[in-house]
Amino acid sequence: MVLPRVIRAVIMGAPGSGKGTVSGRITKTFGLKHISSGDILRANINAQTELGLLMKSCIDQGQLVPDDVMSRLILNDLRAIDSSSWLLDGFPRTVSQAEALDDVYTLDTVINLNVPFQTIKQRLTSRWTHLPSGRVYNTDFNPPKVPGFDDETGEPLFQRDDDRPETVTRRLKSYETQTEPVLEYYRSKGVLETFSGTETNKIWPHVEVFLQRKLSSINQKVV
Ligand code: G5P
Ligand code: MG
Repeated sequence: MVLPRVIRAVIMGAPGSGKGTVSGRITKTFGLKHISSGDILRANINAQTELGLLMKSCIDQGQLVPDDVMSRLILNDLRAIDSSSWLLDGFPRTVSQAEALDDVYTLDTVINLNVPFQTIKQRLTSRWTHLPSGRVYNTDFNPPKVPGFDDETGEPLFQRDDDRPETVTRRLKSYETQTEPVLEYYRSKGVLETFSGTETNKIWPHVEVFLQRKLSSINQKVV
């Protein structure tokens, strides 16, 4: 029997639209590996690597990391998990990054979370992150069991430096100018699937049903 083939998926959406939260549910339900460009950059900052030190000011100011740096970093990580199904979160964020990814991989689907900017601004100021794992909490939506500490490891949670209100505004602007064209790029390729709403718990069931159908149709074609 031919084994079902690997799945290549991307999740997109403005900063704070719930990519990390929905990715957690997708990996738990469907077993795809989650690759978050932001988590990788923050891990580098935390470990004070050369790259992390170079990129920290860029990220703290709400600006994008240069395309060539980002594409090299992510494509390198993807090469290491070539035989696994994966879900990319936060990459690509420019058309140039999307083209670099396209040169190597054919995507099965691009999930786009469409959440109003006003909703996002409220969310980000109450976000807390477990830096080693990327697990996210929110004091209103999904608070940790013990305030300030990660549920699974008991380690302390941090507020991201780029979640200050003025930086969030800059990140949203950069999303409009640099990342929205990527949605058009994928729409024209016929792989974009948009889910709109203001609450992750209402968006998630639609994403789940969509992925169930998508994955089973891909596997049926292969087996
Ligand atoms: P990141 O790390 O990729 P962003 O800005 O794309 O950062 P972010 O902020 O991580 O995205 P998200 O993952 O979309 O947001 O959202 P999330 O963390 O799941 O949810 C946000 C908050 O809302 C959480 O507290 C969550 O609990 C809560 N929440 C979720 N759903 C609900 C709900 O229904 N209701 C409520 N009330 N709350 C909810 O990138 C960071 C930086 O790295 C660089 C850039 O500088 C970028 O700014 N970078 C790149 N640069 C260039 N190219 C790339 N490809 C880059 N990737 C990263
Ligand atoms: Mg995230």
